Amino acid sequence: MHQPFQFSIQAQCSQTQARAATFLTPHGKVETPRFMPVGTLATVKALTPAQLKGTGAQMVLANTYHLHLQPGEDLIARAGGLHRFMGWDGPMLTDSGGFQVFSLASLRTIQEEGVKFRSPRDGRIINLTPEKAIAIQNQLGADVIMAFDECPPYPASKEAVIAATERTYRWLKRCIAAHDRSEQALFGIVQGGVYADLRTAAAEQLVDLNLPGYAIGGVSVGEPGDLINQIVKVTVPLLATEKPRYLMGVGTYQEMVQAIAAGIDLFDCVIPTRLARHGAVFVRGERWNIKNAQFREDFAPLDAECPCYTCQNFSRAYLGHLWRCRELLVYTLLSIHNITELVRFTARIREAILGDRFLSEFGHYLAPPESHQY
Ligand code: PRF
Ligand code: ZN
Repeated sequence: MHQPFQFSIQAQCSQTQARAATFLTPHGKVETPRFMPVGTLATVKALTPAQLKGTGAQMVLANTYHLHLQPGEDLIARAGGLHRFMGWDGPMLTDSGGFQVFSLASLRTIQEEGVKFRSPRDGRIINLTPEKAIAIQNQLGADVIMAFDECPPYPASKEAVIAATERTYRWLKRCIAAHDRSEQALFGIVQGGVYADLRTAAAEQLVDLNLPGYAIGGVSVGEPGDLINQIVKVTVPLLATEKPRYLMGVGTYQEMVQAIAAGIDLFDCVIPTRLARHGAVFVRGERWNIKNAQFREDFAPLDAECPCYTCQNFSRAYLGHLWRCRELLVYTLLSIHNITELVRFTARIREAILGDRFLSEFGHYLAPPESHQY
């Protein structure tokens, strides 16, 4: 029997909740744990899909909020859907806009019906509702679509977080009612801010809805790092074991290892591509800047152990030269390296889990020296 979105666990760490699994989607498999690069506007900035594939990325994100504003979901549907439009034939996920509308839109008003805001592009008033967010994502056609949620800011009063969390649940039920495509999996999002009791209640409500996957939202919004870990640790055990679990907007080494130890499977973060645009690269757990004068005559690759196209073919000196000349290629080469580095980091964790060596190889990230934070 063909079963879309089958999630099968290959190995479970004997000392933590870390697991290695395979998530099947209509556009191929995702081997977890795995980092997912962000392609907000239907492009992972500076990379062709072939280059993206070469980084080892399996699933890529795009954004409902941005694509609705420009070029619009109708046009993308006429182009044959997001995969065809952007030339990526692998698994894709679209975020619902629930987070972006809160962080990016101006003049917004939140009501039970949805969120009203002014388009930063042309000033028109846009009404994003749970039904609309699902309809847009149905037209975009990603393999995984996200529920429309309300992500409260940090800090926020407990009353405000309660209201946002309860509304997120009511909105989720509207999303479920609006979604009728079996070829797209709708994931629910747990909110609840930094409040363990709210997270627990939200997670319990969510699992009862028997969705094909669950995400933890509302973290990495400015709260201290150890709070992310605490939230993840109280929330994950309540989410179904046999479904994929996605921690939204997290992508530092330490936060990912901590979350994987708690049982998270998927991550996304703009950090590898955003940092690349600032000349920053991850090298063996550290963050360097290619502008630095010390690399001017350094003919070694960024990381001699990195299999990426950039490290296999170019030196630090060359990359620094491109940067100083403002040559566009530098964005591509640095992004290839940074994405490869984060994807490979999670792929190495997966291998370690498969061999039950997760704690021995990555346990040092669980005790927090600051140097592991980038
Ligand atoms: N909700 C949605 N997308 C998100 C988040 C959220 O809370 C976050 C929070 N880190 C990132 N992306 N829908
Ligand atoms: Zn590299």
